Amino acid sequence: MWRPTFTLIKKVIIPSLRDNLTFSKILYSTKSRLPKSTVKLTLVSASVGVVIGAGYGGYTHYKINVKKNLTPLESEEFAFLKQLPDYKPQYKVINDSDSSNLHLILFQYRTCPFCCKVRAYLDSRGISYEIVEVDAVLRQAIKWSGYKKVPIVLTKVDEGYQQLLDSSAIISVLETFLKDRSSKLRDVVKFYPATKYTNDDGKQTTDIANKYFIMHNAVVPDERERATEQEEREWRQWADKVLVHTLSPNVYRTTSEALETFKWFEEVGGWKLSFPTWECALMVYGGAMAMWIIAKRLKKRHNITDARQSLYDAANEWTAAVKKRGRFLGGDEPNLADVSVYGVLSSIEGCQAFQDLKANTEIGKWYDDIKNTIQGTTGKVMAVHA
Ligand SMILES: N[C@@H](CCC(=O)N[C@@H](CS)C(=O)NCC(=O)O)C(=O)O
Repeated sequence: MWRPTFTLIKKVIIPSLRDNLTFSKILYSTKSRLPKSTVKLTLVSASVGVVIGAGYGGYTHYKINVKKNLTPLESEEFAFLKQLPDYKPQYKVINDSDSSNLHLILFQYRTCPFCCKVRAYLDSRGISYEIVEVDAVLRQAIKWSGYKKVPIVLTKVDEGYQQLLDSSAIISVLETFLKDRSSKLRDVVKFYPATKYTNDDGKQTTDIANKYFIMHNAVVPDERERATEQEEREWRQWADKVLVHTLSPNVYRTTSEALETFKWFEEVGGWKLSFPTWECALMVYGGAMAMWIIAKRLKKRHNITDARQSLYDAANEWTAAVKKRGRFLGGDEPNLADVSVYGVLSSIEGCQAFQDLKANTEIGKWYDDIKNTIQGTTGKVMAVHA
């Protein structure tokens, strides 16, 4: 049984991979090798991203793919920037009691479920951060990065800036760092290598295989703690692999629902503050139309027959699991799975689908509880004027 300790990772896993795997330049270099996405304003990539590695978890997943793909190790100088790229924050969240010493910039689409998840995490830990809203059509604000998706977190480190990628990996890296301050953030990142592999459909893909694992440095968790951590990991993965796929078919179910959704995106994302009118119109009308079409494909791909029912089923599954543990899956306090599920669901909070979800399932109580809890640790939101 794999124990997620720094030591084990360092002494066993990393060396054993060294001959075989790559710290992928795709994710970690600042030069792009990713194919350009054909449709921009979309959750499609999100779905694709989280499908990667479906069915596998942590080390098991890693091991399986190590056997399949033997690519050489590339540079460890991953996504490290000597200088801060030009960026224009839309707002800052400042928490006076933040003692993390982190200086974070989150590049996001306001209502991307993965970005919502990262914000939910940062807020739950009372961390201060700056927000850069990325235009989903032109993506000007992340041109400096080789990674073409959001969220991207840039964090100040001793000699420059470290790029953190993938919502679940971002959360695990930061949580590992915050739990044990004896390691530098740059060193923690090295325990989350991105690996290229061929998935079960025969496609070349990239993922951070241990992204749901929180590393333990000195203290090895006992059996009970390990079981709790495993449950937390499984539900975090469920949020990415199951829950997230129910969203698009719901919020873009009809043309009018899709348009209403994008109008809410525009409002809550402060698009009018950040982008010119023509770009907002393109994002709202073009995005709604594109997503309405794409959502039908996604519905098929994920074997969803009734969109609303799939959302209700997911909510019921989650609520049943929470009930066994108390107020939250983490018991009295939310754990990372609570935060992740909340983050994903909060991305549709202004949509009709969310109202229907609350009216037709029992998830509302848990949702309001965690929202209030997280709001209690969130810093002050301060607009940044150009
Ligand atoms: N596995 C990634 C998925 C990120 C992702 O797919 N983000 C979407 C937005 S929701 C994206 O940026 N897609 C590319 C695009 O918009 O062109 C994560 O968890 O962060």
